[in-house]
Amino acid sequence: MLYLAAFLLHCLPLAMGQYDICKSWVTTDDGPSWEFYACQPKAMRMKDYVTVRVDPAGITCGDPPERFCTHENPYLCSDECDASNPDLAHPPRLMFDSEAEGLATYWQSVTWRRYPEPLLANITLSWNKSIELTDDIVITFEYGRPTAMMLEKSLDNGRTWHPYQYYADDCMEAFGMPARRVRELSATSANRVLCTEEFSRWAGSKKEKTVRFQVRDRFAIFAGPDLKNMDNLYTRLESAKGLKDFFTVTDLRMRLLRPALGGTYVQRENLYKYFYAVSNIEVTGRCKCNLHANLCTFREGSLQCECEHNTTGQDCGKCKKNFRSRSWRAGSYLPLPNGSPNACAAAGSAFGNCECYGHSNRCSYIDFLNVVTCVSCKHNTRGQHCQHCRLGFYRNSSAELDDENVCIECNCNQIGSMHDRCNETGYCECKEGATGPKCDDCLPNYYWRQGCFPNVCDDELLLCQNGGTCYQNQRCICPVGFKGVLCQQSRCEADKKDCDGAHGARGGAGTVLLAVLTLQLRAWVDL
Ligand SMILES: *[C@@H]1O[C@H](CO)[C@@H](O)[C@H](O)[C@H]1NC(C)=O
Ligand SMILES: *[C@@H]1O[C@H](CO)[C@@H](O)[C@H](O)[C@H]1NC(C)=O
Ligand SMILES: *[C@@H]1O[C@H](CO)[C@@H](O)[C@H](O)[C@H]1NC(C)=O
Ligand SMILES: *[C@@H]1O[C@H](CO)[C@@H](O)[C@H](O)[C@H]1NC(C)=O
Ligand SMILES: *[C@@H]1O[C@H](CO)[C@@H](O)[C@H](O)[C@H]1NC(C)=O
Ligand SMILES: [Ca+2]
Repeated sequence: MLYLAAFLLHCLPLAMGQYDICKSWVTTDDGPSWEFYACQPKAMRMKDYVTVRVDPAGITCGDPPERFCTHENPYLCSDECDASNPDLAHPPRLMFDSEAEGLATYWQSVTWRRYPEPLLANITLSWNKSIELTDDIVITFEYGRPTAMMLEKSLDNGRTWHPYQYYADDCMEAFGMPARRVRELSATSANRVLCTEEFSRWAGSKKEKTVRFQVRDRFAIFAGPDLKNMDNLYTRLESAKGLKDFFTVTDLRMRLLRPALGGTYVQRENLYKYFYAVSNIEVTGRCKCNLHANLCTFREGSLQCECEHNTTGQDCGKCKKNFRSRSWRAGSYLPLPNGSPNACAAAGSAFGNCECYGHSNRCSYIDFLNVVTCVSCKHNTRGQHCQHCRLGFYRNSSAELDDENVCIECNCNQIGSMHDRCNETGYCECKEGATGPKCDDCLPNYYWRQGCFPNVCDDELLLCQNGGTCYQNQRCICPVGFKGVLCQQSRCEADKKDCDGAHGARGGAGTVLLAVLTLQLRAWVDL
């Protein structure tokens, strides 16, 4: 078995040996020159470069020391886990060591002594680098496989997580999902997230120890049972949306949800035989270098592509400085067999001297002006070299000219500003009374109501008269008997009818209240 695994690992780079050179020196009719090809690094044992984190704190056994037993020998609980004794400790790194002696070394959790509270553990693997899986992920459990677990993955160094596969002895009960097998998947569902019961059955701890995430079986959907037709796989990886990303990860997380039970029920009187023990996690994959590198090295604690084709970055994800006359593109597996390098081009190599700072792939010669200019500048840029921002955008001072984020939208308030353009620091031009970088505020002595209007009343100069109250700087609410903008006018003077003695008094409080209510209602409706 061990021999077979080694054999497969050894074979893998051979089987996938296509795309292993980035360039070669060739002689053509025009003399010798470099020819460039899409290229990718060889597959590696990724467990050698991983950092691991086990959660929650205190889940690793041995602190304090603890006794445990096994399902084979449930009443002989003589085994001990003791974190302070190297011979009896089971730290996380034992999931990644090489077991040359043939003796399994493993990480082990505490026992399920808190049953029925669930025994939960997360094992998180991080590479700080995008990895493309090329073979199955194989997790080896000693003393039985979990009866429920889940595999999750991240593509952004752990910021967001997505389910990758569910595992349970009863998928419906554990996750409400029907059980499926990867072998049942078709070309259109090859990247489906499913729940499988294949790796959770109790088969005696000695027999079936592994839990797999089946990459090969998914590849086989396209490349045939022995992965003979890799060309077809590469074609599909290029053309099927999301398929390449499905096999790409920066992090993996095993969420262990219920340990092996060794039977149907949990025996409450002997909880020392329930725990997790993982002796190995094999992850085989290659650095994702966007088909711009065939070497990936471990430097300063991280994997790093050795970029060719004048690209740079950890994943060769951008063009080198002075090689940005076209936007960056990943290499392509197509056309077979050598693919397309989609190399970055030196500034000035296309059309005389037309640099587009990576915002355009095309230049065009304008006859009557006798200039070469970039066509269809992207990223909200404009200009002969895509060196300016479009109207309504301004220059991001912390971004270089070839950055995708170089132009920031002005975002001027439509009502408060004269137009949607702004100056080089993002300030919009405001209408009278408006202020703030985006003109969405009012100057002192102005109030906002779909634009800035001068205050009608306030507490200082524009006081409401005769006991009136100022409502949101918009109007004075006048007592009965007074009117005018500032309640400065007595109704008697304006209209003799209003002076008919008792009338005003009788209306009294009710009328005032009604007036206030009406005003407020109107204010609401206006808003
Ligand atoms: C495991 O990780 C998940 C998120 O992926 C989190 O919701 C959960 O609380 C974690 N469990 C433990 C035991 O840390
Ligand atoms: C991750 O990799 C990047 C690029 O190599 C490096 O700058 C950064 O320090 C690394 N982060 C960690 C946590 O190792
Ligand atoms: C990258 O730039 C160098 C010059 O620094 C040039 O010799 C080489 O051909 C370029 N490679 C590609 C793939 O364009
Ligand atoms: C400005 O550019 C930097 C560098 O690319 C970027 O991180 C930042 O998000 C950009 N700012 C805005 C507002 O887009
Ligand atoms: C943009 O306008 C604001 C406000 O008028 C001003 O303070 C700033 O100096 C202007 N920036 C430039 C570069 O003109
Ligand atoms: Ca081990």
